[in-house]
Amino acid sequence: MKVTSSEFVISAVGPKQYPEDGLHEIALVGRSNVGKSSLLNKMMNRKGLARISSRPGKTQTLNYFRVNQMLYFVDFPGYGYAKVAKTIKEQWGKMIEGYLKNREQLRFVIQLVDIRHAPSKDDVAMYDWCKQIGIPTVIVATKGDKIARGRWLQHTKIIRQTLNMRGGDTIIVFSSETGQGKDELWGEIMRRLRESNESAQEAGAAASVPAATSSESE
Ligand SMILES: Nc1nc2c(ncn2[C@@H]2O[C@H](COP(=O)(O)OP(=O)(O)OP(=O)(O)O)[C@@H](O)[C@H]2O)c(=O)[nH]1
Ligand SMILES: [Mg+2]
Repeated sequence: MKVTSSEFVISAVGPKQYPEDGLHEIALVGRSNVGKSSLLNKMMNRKGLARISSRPGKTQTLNYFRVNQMLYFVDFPGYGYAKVAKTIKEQWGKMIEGYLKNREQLRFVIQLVDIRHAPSKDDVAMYDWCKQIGIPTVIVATKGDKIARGRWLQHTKIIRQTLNMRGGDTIIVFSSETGQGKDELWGEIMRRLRESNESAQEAGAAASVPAATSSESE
């Protein structure tokens, strides 16, 4: 995918601030420091657009980035950072839950995990949550440059097993340092958006078929 335009749109603290133009949205979730903002910068070819935090837990809003007037990446606050006050954690939880459950424009979630470690309890909970709500997930194993390529398969296998990955969810090894996985992730994004457009069109077509003829196929 050739990114011809990308821009930061808003740091939203709640639904009233979410964009209203109806473009598809892809949410990026993962624990603090896993590399969400770095991945976004790499995907958009923009070094400093999504701020890279020196302090974990810094991104506490839903940060919207529009790409090619076609989709939004929504950078989520990182979870699992112990030093964040409990009240703030509860606020994030509510905002994230509300977004994942109710946001119609959300097409799927990109969940990042560090390739070097087995997913944490928080990672598993996040993944299970998306499966319960019925949101497809693309797992991205970040920081691929930190281990030898020959060990990727072994590590992604542990990630698959620990998350108990299901429902056609895929895993992609990524590195914001080398650009590894960037083309593959763009390919996966475009494929999923195409599929969701097609199924929306089919649903629209089915709805317009007269009841007498459509009942046969049920
Ligand atoms: N070697 C390497 N370092 C990375 C990679 N991705 C991110 N980092 C580093 O990891 C640190 C955290 O990256 P961020 O992109 O800020 O992580 P984040 O998930 O957005 O963190 P929060 O906003 O706090 O939730 C930074 O120092 C990055 O430079 C990667 O693929 N390879
Ligand atoms: Mg960030």
